[in-house]
Amino acid sequence: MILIKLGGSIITNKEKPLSARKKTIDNLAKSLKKIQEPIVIVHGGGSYGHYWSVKYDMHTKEKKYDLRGVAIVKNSMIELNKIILDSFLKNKLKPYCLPPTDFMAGNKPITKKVREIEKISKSGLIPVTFGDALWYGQNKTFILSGDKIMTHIAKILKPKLCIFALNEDGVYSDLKSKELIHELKGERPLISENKMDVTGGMTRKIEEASKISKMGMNVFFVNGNKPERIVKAVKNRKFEGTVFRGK
Ligand code: IP8
Repeated sequence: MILIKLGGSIITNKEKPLSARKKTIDNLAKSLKKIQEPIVIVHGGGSYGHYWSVKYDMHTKEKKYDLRGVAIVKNSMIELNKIILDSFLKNKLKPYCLPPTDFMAGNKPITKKVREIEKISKSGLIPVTFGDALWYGQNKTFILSGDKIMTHIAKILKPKLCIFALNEDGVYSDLKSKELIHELKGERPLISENKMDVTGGMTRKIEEASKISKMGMNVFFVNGNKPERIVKAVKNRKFEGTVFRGK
């Protein structure tokens, strides 16, 4: 099984609230069609979930947030999710919509439900889940990042490969020269923060990718604008991006 995260910055235009990059999503779907093994998709919030989370000051910490904010964030994620499901269907994939409430209890994954995700993907359906605002208990909620979902699923299902499709070529050693780091083996590169992103943007991705690679799986960061690179990564061809080598 291959676990793929479609980052919010690739599927939406982060500069413009509530704008999905439909052409890019279609191109990603066309490339995913070329993958001959079970896949599971997680997507981020981009200018949908993050736009509203910032407006209502909602974060990953469990707290009593404005309930209207919770409702609006959730609603916006459903809207973005629907755009992705529609694109997948149009491109002859068989998506299976799976909101994170299906396999999360508070901030913990429900192992039995996560195992079911693998069975669904092996049937030929493509489970599609996403970062979201979630109920925690005692009137508290929190923002669950799609990057965290990647780690939860990877830990239980041990996919053959984890891929993060980004709006960049991978991790850069220098942001100015955009010099790409081809391989990381546990070390943490320094990166700048993005205030638009309540779940931590690139820092969070690198943190989760490091955790997953420490569990023994390879994690690839690839440019989602060049989706054939995802196919190449899966087919073990010449890889363009950053690899977090599993130990
Ligand atoms: O973009 C967070 O998911 P991410 C989604 O994967 C929301 O961090 C609701 C902000």
